[in-house]
Amino acid sequence: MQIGIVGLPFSGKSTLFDTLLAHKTHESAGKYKSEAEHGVVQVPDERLEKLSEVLNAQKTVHTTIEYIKVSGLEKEGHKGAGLPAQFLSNLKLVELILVTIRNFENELYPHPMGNVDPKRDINFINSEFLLNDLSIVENRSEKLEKLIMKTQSEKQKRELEVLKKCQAILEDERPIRELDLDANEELIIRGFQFLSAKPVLYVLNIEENEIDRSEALIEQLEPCFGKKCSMTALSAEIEKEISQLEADDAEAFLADLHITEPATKKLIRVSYDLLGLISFFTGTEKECRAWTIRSGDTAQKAAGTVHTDMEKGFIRAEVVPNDVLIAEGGFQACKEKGVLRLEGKEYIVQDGDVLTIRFNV
Ligand SMILES: Nc1nc2c(ncn2[C@@H]2O[C@H](COP(=O)(O)OP(=O)(O)OP(=O)(O)O)[C@@H](O)[C@H]2O)c(=O)[nH]1
Ligand SMILES: [Mg+2]
Repeated sequence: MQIGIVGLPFSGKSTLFDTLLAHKTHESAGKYKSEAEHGVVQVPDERLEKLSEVLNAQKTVHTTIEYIKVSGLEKEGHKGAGLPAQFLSNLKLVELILVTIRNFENELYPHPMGNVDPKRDINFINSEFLLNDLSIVENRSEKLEKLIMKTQSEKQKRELEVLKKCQAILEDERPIRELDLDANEELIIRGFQFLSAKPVLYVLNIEENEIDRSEALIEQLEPCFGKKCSMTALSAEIEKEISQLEADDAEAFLADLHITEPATKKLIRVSYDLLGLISFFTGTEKECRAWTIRSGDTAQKAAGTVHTDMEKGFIRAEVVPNDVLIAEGGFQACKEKGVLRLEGKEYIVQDGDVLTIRFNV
């Protein structure tokens, strides 16, 4: 999964990126335009590690997240012209946009708009996304209207219909993500990769001495962000220092500052929640592995994340919650106790399930 990191100049993008990537596994292989930095981190999961221990697995494979930091938002705004092409192409495949919002003073690096005002920044960035999408919608609609006159194509007419819906909501200064599009309509506009259609996680970058006020600060800003958006507060500078410490020192430091969870973990947890993602596991002596799916996905769909053959040839899955498997000490003990269930393709996978998938090729 790819997650983009954007924000105004001096809002803490690089500080946050360095924090999140402090323990990166590797540079990602994708081709990125300049002005983007990227890297891959493992999604920490203690359940997976315990499972691997119990099953005596030779290998443990976490799921990963690729973070892409993209500059290009400027205080002047891009209004009619749309956002820079590199900005858009770097964000094309991200499932979530992290937006750093500055809530700290720093005389050496003054806020580009002169003063700290998170509400203004949220609204400004939002409107940059809206205007950008609107110009794409208008351009495409204009072309489509001409085409339809010649072709009378039903497919093009349907596309125009969805674009008109998008245009109406954008002109109402609301993001596309607030439209209730059906799966078919979603598919029609997916190729445009509209920024205002993507979920946004605002990262309020606060002073160290405001950590205890995080919730109150977020509450004040809540009216600024709507559907499929949320906010979390952290102090990027402190988090960057913590991310460079040994585990024991980091823990003491976190406790001292009343930080319940380091940013690296917290942001992943909040992102999963916002996107409705859960994890399931597969486990053998050879390899224990975590997989990411959407909450509500069936066992057959989940099988497809492991291998397309498994989805196509799905017969059934043996299912046990990871904590039960860990408590019992292995699959054999679970079988003997009768806690290993057989589930069909319609079974809705639960967060933390361990699946052994039976399939035909
Ligand atoms: N006081 C304070 N300073 C911070 C915090 N986070 C970042 N800074 C400082 O603010 C300055 C800008 O942060 P960066 O992370 O470089 O911001 P950026 O968004 O990457 O900036 P550009 O890439 O130049 O657009 C740096 O000097 C940081 O040390 C914070 O939480 N508190
Ligand atoms: Mg930077």
